[in-house]
Amino acid sequence: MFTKAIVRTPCKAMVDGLSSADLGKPDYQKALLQHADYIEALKECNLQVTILQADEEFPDSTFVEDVALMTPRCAILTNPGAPTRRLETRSMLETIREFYADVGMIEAPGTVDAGDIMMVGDHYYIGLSERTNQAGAKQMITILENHGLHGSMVELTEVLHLKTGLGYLENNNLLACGEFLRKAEFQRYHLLKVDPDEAYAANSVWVNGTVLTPRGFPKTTTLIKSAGYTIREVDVSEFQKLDGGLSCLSLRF
Ligand code: CIR
Repeated sequence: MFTKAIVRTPCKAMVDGLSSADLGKPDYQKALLQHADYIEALKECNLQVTILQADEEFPDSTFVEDVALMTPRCAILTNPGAPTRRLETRSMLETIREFYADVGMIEAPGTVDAGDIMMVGDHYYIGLSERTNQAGAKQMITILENHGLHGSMVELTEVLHLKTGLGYLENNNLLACGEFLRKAEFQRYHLLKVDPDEAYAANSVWVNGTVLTPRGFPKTTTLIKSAGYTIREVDVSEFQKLDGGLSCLSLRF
């Protein structure tokens, strides 16, 4: 179970955030409303939410998931793969120190975006992507092993981050689409196969028994409900325009 979450209010500069989505620029006012509803959804799942102030210096800073990995035993500050995001870690370090005595760090030449990391119990799958390199993943695994946890690397080619196409819903249920459906390491799970038309909804998030799903993906909602979960839909269309999903908008721990 999670008890806490950290989010960061989107900044006005988010309209200039990194994107490959070709869905146009986000509408800032709409993004603020959607973000507020996202916070509401986390609270409905019984999380105590720390809301960090918007940081105009970093357009993508609302995607807090990428800058830290929170485990039950330690937190690890990443070294984000995109140069424009690298210094987002500076202020996040202060915040996570309020919650964790033990904070590890990923250091150059290693890079890691924690959107590439999926937790399954004590195991952490780490996607090797344009943002997360092998040196970063190795450092991450060493830090995890020093805390009695473990990790393994997963090659990925089709998506930005590992969790762009995968969402672990606990109880052995793994929401997956595209390249992940074929990977040997995921065949041990009960795969909930997301239709390619709804690939964006593979980034749904389990929070204390409820699954947060993006609004507008009815086939995936039905699929998740059929596996026995309660759903809470959140409209995150303005964040989708920046390649961001539901998981990217918070650190849950
Ligand atoms: C980026 O490209 O870094 C942001 N525009 C989106 C980050 C999304 N984060 C995630 O998937 N974990």
